[in-house]
Amino acid sequence: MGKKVKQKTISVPVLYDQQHRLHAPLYEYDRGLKTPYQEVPPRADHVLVALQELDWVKVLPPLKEETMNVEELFAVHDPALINHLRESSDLAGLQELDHPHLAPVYHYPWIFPVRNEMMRGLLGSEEKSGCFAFDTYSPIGKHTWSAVLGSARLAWQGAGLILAGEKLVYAICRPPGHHAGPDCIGGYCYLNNASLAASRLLALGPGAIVDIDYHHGNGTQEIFWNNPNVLTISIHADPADEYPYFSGFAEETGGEDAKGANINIPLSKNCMDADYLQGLELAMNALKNFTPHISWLVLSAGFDTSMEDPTCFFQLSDPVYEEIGRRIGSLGIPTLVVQEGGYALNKNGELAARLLQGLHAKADE
Ligand code: OKP
Ligand code: ZN
Repeated sequence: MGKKVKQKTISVPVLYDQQHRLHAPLYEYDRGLKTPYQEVPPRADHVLVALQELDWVKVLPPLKEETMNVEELFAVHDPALINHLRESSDLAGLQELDHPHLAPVYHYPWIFPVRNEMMRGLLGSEEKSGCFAFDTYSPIGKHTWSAVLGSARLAWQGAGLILAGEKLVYAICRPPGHHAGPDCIGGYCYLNNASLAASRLLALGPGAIVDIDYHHGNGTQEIFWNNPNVLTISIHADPADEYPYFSGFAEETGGEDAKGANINIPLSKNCMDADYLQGLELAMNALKNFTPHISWLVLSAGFDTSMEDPTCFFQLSDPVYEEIGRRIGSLGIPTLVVQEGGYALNKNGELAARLLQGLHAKADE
């Protein structure tokens, strides 16, 4: 078969920042019912442990505060959203000082005004939360701002490594980002990490974001809706019966200036390996046909497509993650993996390792 030995000398940078741990809401409101928050700190920590075990991986320290300033977020997000995130975190901190004996304070949006500038101005920062959110899944506590900035910084740093010539990088981002739009948060997301990385990678020329999380990456789609230089592809559970419900349909193909530069591949809720790989082939063809040539790839990677995921309904087996990685890796495009969802705490790490293994296998062919 002529298979060469794995090039174990090539090391793949993995980025992690423990700052995420202090963002840990206790509850979410799911159709009005108070249930345990699913997007918990161990999600990222377990992935770190699993990736560290790969002997061709090198975990790098996170960038320091001053290396990504807030202005760089404005390429993707409305300054009003950034202010809101910062102010709400500060407010939660002050409220905790007033009542140090109570549970941590997290602000959940509860009133959703019709969104316009005037109404944003009239409300205080706590009441304003519904102006900047499309659901109640992204509460803001005192450490949320620093955690989401830390998460975004990892994606930013990952893009920098690709600019410097790395071919494959994995950013263990938490909180995730693909539901966060220019001025709206939701679905456990606050800053769109993958989009921020993409905005930096545009220095190399046109590229693509491929989103393989179980849920449609509505935020990423909205951010690049009118941008012909970023092909956005999302493979996900059909929004006709899954979150986020309002977007992710196949007929959403891009704005006036970017027709065809957004591709949604909705799959049925009980999708198996073969169905998924068929969907992935559509994505692969689109990547190959997108002109002019793609010079970078951001892979928004969620592991909530696994049959073991407690919150989702796809039936993907463990080995298929390596196959997904191998197929995407076969394109030979410099790739930054940005972590999104995945809620099977004891599975995420292994699946991340399998995906990265597949992406890395390119060197063997
Ligand atoms: C974030 B990511 C569950 C309702 C939906 C929110 C899903 C957020 C997913 N019963 N919960 O894309 O993994
Ligand atoms: Zn998801």
